[in-house]
Amino acid sequence: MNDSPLQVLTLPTSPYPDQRPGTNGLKKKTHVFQSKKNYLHNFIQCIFSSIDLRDRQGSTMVVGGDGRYFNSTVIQVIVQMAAANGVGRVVIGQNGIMSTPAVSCVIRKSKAIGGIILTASHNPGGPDGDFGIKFNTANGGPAPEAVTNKIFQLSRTIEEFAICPELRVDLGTIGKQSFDLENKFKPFTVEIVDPVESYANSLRNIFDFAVLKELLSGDNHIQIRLDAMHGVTGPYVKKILCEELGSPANSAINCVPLENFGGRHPDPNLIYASDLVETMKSGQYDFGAAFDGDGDRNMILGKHGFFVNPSDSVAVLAANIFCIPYFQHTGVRGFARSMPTSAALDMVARATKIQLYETPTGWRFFGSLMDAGRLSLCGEESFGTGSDYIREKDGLWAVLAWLSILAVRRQSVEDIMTDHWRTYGRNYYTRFDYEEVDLDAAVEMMLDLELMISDRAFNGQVFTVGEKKYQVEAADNFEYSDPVDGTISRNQGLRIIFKGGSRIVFRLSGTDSFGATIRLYIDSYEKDINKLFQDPQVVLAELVTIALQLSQIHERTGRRAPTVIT
Ligand code: VG1
Ligand code: CO
Repeated sequence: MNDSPLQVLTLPTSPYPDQRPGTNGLKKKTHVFQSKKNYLHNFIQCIFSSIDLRDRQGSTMVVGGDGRYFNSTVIQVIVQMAAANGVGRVVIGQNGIMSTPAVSCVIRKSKAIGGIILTASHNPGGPDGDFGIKFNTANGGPAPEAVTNKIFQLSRTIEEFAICPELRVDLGTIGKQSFDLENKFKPFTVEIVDPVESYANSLRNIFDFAVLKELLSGDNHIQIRLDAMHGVTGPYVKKILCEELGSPANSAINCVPLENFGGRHPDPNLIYASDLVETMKSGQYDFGAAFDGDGDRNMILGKHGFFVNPSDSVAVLAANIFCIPYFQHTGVRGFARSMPTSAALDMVARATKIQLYETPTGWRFFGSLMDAGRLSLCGEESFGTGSDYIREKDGLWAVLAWLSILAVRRQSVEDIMTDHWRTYGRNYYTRFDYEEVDLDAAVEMMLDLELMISDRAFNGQVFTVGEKKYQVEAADNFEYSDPVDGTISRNQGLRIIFKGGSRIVFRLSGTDSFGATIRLYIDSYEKDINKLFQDPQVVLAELVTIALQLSQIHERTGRRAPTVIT
């Protein structure tokens, strides 16, 4: 306890026009948060101001980050401002580290009013990299649009913020710290917690750890390789997979969180996690996975680098859902996927007569369905998979879910996947990303495309590439009405659906920190058993040609190829 009460100050500031949270939080170049006067303070104040004062007084908030450059500095500021804004208790991961799924878990367990996660997810970190601030609400999930809109509105008119500038927390020591504040009756407390413990406890109740231990370290054990990419997942992998489930030390790499992720993109895809892909090709390992900076994404690989498309991954989990003890207890309430995710999950939903929801991109839309008890398992094509035990996608959960299936079925990843295609057919899938293109060019392209597809004559139009013909069956700008509260979300991506179910989707990313990112998603369904084992790029080549012709992406952006192909 400090000797004299700490000062609470209200300081003047002026607004910024560009603090609109995107698909998941506010992401900017690090230097924007670091050097623009009060840029950080403004946004944090708007988060607190978005919470009703009565709810905020004496409440608990959770704070964690993925350990990227600037993480600890920002946590000190958040704590100083939380104290000044009436929050009673802040729970923080030791050294400021806590994965996005763990924050979601701790918010729920500690009955917090919400949480702040410092991460730009899979984007690079460092002084020249990206920084980001996500705000999650009391259900543990990303703030819904109504809240982020409110934060944005507040940020455009903010005039002052409250802060206790002398307050300093020791982020390194686990335990409670109390601070007396000027004009406050109750002390303000900070609790530094082990970032893994509470989350690991949840996982112990979801999975059968004895079975997993046998799989990873029993007589007949398999070999796994997990790449934490120097993001936040390292300590979780070490503790849960290595220490507890007995996987040998060489099964976990890049497990020390680094401020700049070793200078790379902490993005679990075939390009940025190419080291893992190469290692897996050697055939030494049966199962491989990589995670993003904040631990909510996962990429699953089988022996020899067999790639499991994320849209397929969630479908396999759905088809084998009772290999996971949690679902044996809770039953299955519903499945959901984001609109650009392939319809592989729909096939399982249809076969099992379980309700399927198609939502806009971003985890926040799943939260409302989960809160209403309508959703158990969901996924996105962007390497996100998760369930209703928390309100975030969860990389490690996905790995344990896959391992639970391997333990029951005792087949290889590739065999499980190919069996799945034989049963349900295969949704060939690819995504092209054009990163950091000119914003105006991207917006104009989307407007022109929308105009084109809304023309009455577009429906029914036939595109011929080589021998193949594709006839437009429907085209629209995806719009979602939340079945729980009726909230309508418009402008969620342009869809062109062809007869037979092939699809082209165009969308602008809502997570870029600079310029614009155009995403082009393409998929096509194949149920002919003789055509299940082709290269997606070959199968989808004609649809790609049509998409490029229609949009003129290359001409408009000056690019000759996408930045990343998944
Ligand atoms: C991307 C993905 C989306 C994901 C979001 C947040 O959004 O496409 O599926 O939910 O990132 O992921 P966008 O708007 O750039 O397409 V994370 O790992 O930042 O929480
Ligand atoms: Co992430």
